[in-house]
Amino acid sequence: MKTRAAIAYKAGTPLAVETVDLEGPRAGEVLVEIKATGVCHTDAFTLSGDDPEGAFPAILGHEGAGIVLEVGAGVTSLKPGDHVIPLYTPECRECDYCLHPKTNLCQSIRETQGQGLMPDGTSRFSIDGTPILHYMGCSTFSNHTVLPEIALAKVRKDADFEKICYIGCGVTTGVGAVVFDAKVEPGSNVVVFGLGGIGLNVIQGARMVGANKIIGIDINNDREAMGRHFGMTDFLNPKDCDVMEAIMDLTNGGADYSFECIGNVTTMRQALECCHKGWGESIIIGVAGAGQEISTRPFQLVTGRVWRGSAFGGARGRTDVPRIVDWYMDGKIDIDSLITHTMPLDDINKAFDLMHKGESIRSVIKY
Ligand code: NAD
Ligand code: DAO
Ligand code: ZN
Ligand code: ZN
Repeated sequence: MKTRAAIAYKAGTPLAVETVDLEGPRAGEVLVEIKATGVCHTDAFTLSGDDPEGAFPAILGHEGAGIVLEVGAGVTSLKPGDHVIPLYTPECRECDYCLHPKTNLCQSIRETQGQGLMPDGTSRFSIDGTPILHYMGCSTFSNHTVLPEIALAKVRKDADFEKICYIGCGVTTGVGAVVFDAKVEPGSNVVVFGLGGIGLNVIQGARMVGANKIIGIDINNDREAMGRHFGMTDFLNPKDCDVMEAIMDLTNGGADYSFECIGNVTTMRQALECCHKGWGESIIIGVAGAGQEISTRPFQLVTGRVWRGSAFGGARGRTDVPRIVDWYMDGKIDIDSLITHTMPLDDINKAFDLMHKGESIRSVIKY
């Protein structure tokens, strides 16, 4: 079939919206009509050329929601008409990782997904016979896309695509890091570095589980109002104060949990070292540029602080994403306020401009 998609031909250039050829689903695969997709910082990271796994030409986008149109041979868990959210972290429920209780990093299709290919090593997208690569197994910047069955979460039909697409990455990454990975306890003092599309979701996750102080840090003062709306109790701008000193004062000795949601190795160190001696845990969510390294004095760990990371919020997509859609529909989390801009696919480059200028939290493309 033919469909419309935004193509990333090479790093550092705007996306080109064109008609592409899409082959139908093979065995174990599903054809999905994408109804809406968010534009995430990670799409911009790959487009910039800083992503060591980034390959071109490709159809980016990994934060979508849509409807199943057709299923390939052997697909049993989905049928045409089902509403779905694509998963860049799949859940096969069979591999060693899926069967291990401590990780959500299903590895069953990791190698081909990282190469921009379907599990059989080929692409379903092409233009004039030249293959175009998939991206993070999702390629939601295409109106139609093909995914493996194990990379689709089936969700309820009464939720708006243009809101729940954000659960495909940002919401789950932030809220999940609090709930599934850190397992923040009620009454905890939480510090969040970076109040963008991920950090604000960490804040609302912390509020949902009953955190005590929720301290937000950002160099952009415009983020304070949004942070407070989501439950932030204190705001610190590193340009105006010594954040480490201020955190120690506000928390009586350090954070129970800190979350780095920027991707900056200097703030990663601060996030660890602002944790309480003896028990504070720091969770890295931000993705640093290729080749960057983190450092601290090992005595920080010897004296009880814990340094760890979180991918896709520790969520097992097919199991947890439908639950997060329920949390949204039940009013436990707010997505609507975070979607600051919506636009058609033809305007997708504007979404990247708004992100780079710090003017949007989330832009959503409506097909
Ligand atoms: P964003 O650009 O929306 O937000 C980043 C925020 O950090 C902005 O508000 C910015 O003003 C602030 N900031 C920048 N430098 C700062 C500094 N030195 N001190 C304080 N604040 C600073 O980005 P996002 O979409 O929220 O993504 C955040 C990070 O999370 C990115 O690195 C992204 O790639 C990563 N990410 C990780 C996962 C995962 O599963 N681990 C998933 C999605 C995104
Ligand atoms: O299993 O090695 C692996 C890959 C896991 C991918 C997790 C991605 C998390 C960070 C990337 C940002 C996603 C938007
Ligand atoms: Zn698996
Ligand atoms: Zn993302």
